[in-house]
Amino acid sequence: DLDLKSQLQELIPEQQDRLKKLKSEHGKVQLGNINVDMVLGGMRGMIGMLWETSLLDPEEGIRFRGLSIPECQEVLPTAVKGGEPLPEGLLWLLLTGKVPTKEQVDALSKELLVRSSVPAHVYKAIDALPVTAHPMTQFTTGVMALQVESEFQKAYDKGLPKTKFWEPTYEDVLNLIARLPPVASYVYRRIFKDGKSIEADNSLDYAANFSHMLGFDDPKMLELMRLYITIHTDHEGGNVSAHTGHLDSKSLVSAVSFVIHSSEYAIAVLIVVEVGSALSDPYLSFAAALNGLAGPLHGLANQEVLLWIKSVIEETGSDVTTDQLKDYVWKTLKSGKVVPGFGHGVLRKTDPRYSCQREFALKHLPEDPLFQLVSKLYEVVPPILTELGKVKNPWPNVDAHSGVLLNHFGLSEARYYTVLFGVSRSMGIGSQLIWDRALGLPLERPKSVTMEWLENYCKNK
Ligand code: AMX
Repeated sequence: DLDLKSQLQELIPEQQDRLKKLKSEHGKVQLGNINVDMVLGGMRGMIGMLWETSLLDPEEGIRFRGLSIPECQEVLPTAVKGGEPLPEGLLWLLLTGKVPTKEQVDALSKELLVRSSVPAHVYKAIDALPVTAHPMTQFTTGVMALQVESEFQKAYDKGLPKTKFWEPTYEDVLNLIARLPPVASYVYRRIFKDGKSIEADNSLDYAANFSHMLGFDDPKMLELMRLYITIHTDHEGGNVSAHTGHLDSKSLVSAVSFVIHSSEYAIAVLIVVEVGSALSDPYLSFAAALNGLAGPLHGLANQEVLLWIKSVIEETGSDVTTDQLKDYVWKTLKSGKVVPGFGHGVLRKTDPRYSCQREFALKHLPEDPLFQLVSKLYEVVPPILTELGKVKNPWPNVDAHSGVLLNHFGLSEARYYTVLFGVSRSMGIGSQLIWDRALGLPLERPKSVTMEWLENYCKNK
């Protein structure tokens, strides 16, 4: 069957039963102990939520529905023989847990294309911002403006029963994913290309069309975009953007109001939801997630890495020696900054998302000087971070590599990079959101305590 929604229709009752059984048979099984360090340390290592689409192993890295990145590259349908996976295939995998056929992926590409038209007010909302506003601010504004079309919100207002919540969520998520490339490329062209937009090419797949609308048609860049969108989709549930999307989707929103004014026009997108009466729809949830992604310790690190690499070259010239590089790393650390692109909250080895980008570079751009610099950093940075003695993971993460690949094909504006990450992340967060609704997962509400509470508790232990 080529229809993704009907596949889900079949799967959902099975998974609902599975969850019911898990609850009734094992609800009281202990999963570990919480200590004070965990409470003070950002809940590291505390198992605290259900996230079906992917699972992260500290040593091995991410698995999407049980498949590692090399396995996905092996089994997911591609546009080019032996090439990179099509992100539509990964979306299918995340949603259903099954590897799709090429026909199913092609059908999904077409479905996304049909859903991709963006209402004019979205562009006006973006235009109301100064062109100098950060690309992530412009992008998130576009996502908030898309929200006025939420099917979930309409259905909820009409009194849709809980058991059917997942259906308008599915519609919203697929519409959102479909509309992000035109919105994101609009932001890029507005800021960096004098506002000259490029029409979509309906013969292309999702990632290739996105690259085309940005203004990059080199077949290797299309392959890079397919890989890029595939690997940034999902990284289990506890990272800032995924968790924010998940949390918000289940939270009761008191009032969200969003007003933009400019000299020519005032656009008011007012979403006022009565306290305690509504679940945030996928647009609201995803906009919240994007705001988390825009932080420098999370998604913004890809921007920071390229800017940092360029600052190395500015200071030392393009023939950087190993010693100069070491000095620059130490200088960064001594000025109180982090080395962007290295370290991770969960991972304890080189990120496989880094490794597959390295493979891509070795295959397509081995001579690129910035790639060679990134390779040198792979040798220089981990021993220095290890020497600091406090860094739990000295190895590179996904963001250490992506910038130099994009830069190679002409997408050199680092400030834009986190938007690409955001487009991709819609697939992971959106897929889990559909399952959140299908499984009827409850509102998240962990317990917090004060220092006084902890002190008293520990005294009495
Ligand atoms: N450079 C310098 N110091 C680092 C470091 C790095 N790359 N990585 C970790 N440290 C420091 C921490 O700042 C912390 O110092 P502190 O005790 O003085 O506050 C100490 O080492 C212990 O941190 P940790 O337990 O190893 O990491 P964490 O879970 O607290 O933080 C992360 C993880 C990613 C925020 C951190 O490694 C970092 O800041 N890296 C650089 C930014 C980056 O690349 N972020 C992208 C991550 C991937 C993503 O989300 N896209």
